[in-house]
Amino acid sequence: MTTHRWGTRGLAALAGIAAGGLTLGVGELVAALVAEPAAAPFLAVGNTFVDLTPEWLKSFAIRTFGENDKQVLLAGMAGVLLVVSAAGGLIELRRRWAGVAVLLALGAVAVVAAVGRPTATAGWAVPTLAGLVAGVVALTVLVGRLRAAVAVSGVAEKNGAGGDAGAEAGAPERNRAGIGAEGEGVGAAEARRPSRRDVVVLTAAVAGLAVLTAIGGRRFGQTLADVRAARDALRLPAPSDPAPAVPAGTELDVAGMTPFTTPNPDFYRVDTALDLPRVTPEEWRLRIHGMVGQEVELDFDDVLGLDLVERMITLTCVSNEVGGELAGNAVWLGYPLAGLLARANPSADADLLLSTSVDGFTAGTPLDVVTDGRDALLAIGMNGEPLPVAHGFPARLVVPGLYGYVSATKWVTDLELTRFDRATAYWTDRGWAAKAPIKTASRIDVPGSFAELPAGRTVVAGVAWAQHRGVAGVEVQVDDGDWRPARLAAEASADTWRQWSWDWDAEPGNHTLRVRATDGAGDRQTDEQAPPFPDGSSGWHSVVVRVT
Ligand SMILES: Nc1nc2c(c(=O)[nH]1)N[C@H]1C(S)=C(S)[C@@H](COP(=O)(O)O)O[C@H]1N2
Ligand SMILES: [Mo]
Repeated sequence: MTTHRWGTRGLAALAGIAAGGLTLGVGELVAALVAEPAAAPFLAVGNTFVDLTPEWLKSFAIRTFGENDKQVLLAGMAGVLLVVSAAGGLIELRRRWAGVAVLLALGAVAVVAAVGRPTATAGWAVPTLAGLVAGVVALTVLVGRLRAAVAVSGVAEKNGAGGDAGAEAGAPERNRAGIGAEGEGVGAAEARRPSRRDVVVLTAAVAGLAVLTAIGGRRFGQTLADVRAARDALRLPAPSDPAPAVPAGTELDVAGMTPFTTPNPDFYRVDTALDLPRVTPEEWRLRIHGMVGQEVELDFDDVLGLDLVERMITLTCVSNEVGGELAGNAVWLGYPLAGLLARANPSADADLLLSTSVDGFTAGTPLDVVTDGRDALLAIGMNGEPLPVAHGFPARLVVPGLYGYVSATKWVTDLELTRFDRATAYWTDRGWAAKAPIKTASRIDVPGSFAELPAGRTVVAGVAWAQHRGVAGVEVQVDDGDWRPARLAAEASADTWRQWSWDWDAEPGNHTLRVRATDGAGDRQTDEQAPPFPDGSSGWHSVVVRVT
């Protein structure tokens, strides 16, 4: 009895998990069939969760999990779904339709999430609804069979032990269904009724179907592999205006230093996309519209046919903490945005460029910044290759001097000329500053925090950035001593970071090393400590070292 009761509950929980899984799997498959992978219930809920995440939780996630925050969220969601759908199975065992109600409630959340996505139509409900049909059928059939199987064995036990089989299966159901009614022969009932083993097999079959549909959904339609293949096949044209040669001496020969050019695989990645947007060059279109004389639409071949320029530009994320790693420097191949916008003949009243990515992310860039002569680009190449998929393939924006969230839209497909008093963007809707020039920053890379060093001559080195203003000076302080000027590496351009180093005669003991930079306009980096929210962190970076 006792072992059976556990087995029955366990089976009901598994039936709930299998039915929940089938809901998601069928949802994936149907989403792929209708060519809207982001409409699948799991991703729709995940992406909505990302959008609704409050600032403190987002900062916590970035601080705690860094670039794994997406995996952590997906795993957390899977865990919650596992528990809730198992509970749904148990509830269904106790009361017919009650577990179905749990599944429908989960489905309702997914439907609301899906149709609420920025690029969704009402049709985005369809994958979840189809999944729910499959899931409800699976749950009622599995738990119904389980109940029948238990009732049969329950009757057999009841004959011997007299008892509470009804407690597991629900006596009313048993009576209504007439299973094991006293007048019925147990042998006859056993012949018609499923056994526990049948239920196990059926549950495994549903679970297998859930896995197959999910895999099918991920394989079907536009896969990441297709997009990567299209990227591999793409040959970028040579720039008509190549990046100026990086002057000798931009890169200091110091062990442990950040490389001057960040290799693509090491480049920090920040975006809201749980699933990488999949856009092939053939599908890609860029629409320029809004407050314009005439709308313009370009396809990828149009861009390849333009006179492209190549520029070295250091990107920085507003979420970067003092001393943090959310900055990277690359050579970008692209077309000047100002020239592109001019084709649409923007109205003189427009002061905001609202860029939108294929997944609905938006950034608002001050139009005067885009058109002031700096190298604001529609970029298609990064360090001599097509943009990596994670960095916006096939096209993105890059604007020197502004944090990424107000300028660097990846997978960009839409440029709207509008006004700050008419439109807001993704992060400004969440309280971040509408205008966000990059703050002057400097970082000590060598020695590392809490390093142990031998006394004597040692080198302190790092990078400093003040994009578009340039870095004019860096100073280092030991403990409460005087600020000493560091040696600056050659400057590649005002739009890139700059390496620096300083020779230190280290004396035994614990020491704090501090750094501060001065930008090209002569303004010194502030020591006022600010968190990333709402317009970027500030304060001097310091490391504590032990000299022996
Ligand atoms: N489509 C899209 N583009 C985006 C974002 C995003 O979430 N979605 N994040 C922006 C932010 S906050 C930053 S800092 C940069 C980062 O670019 P990277 O990932 O190539 O380093 O991309 C910007 N472009
Ligand atoms: Mo960012």
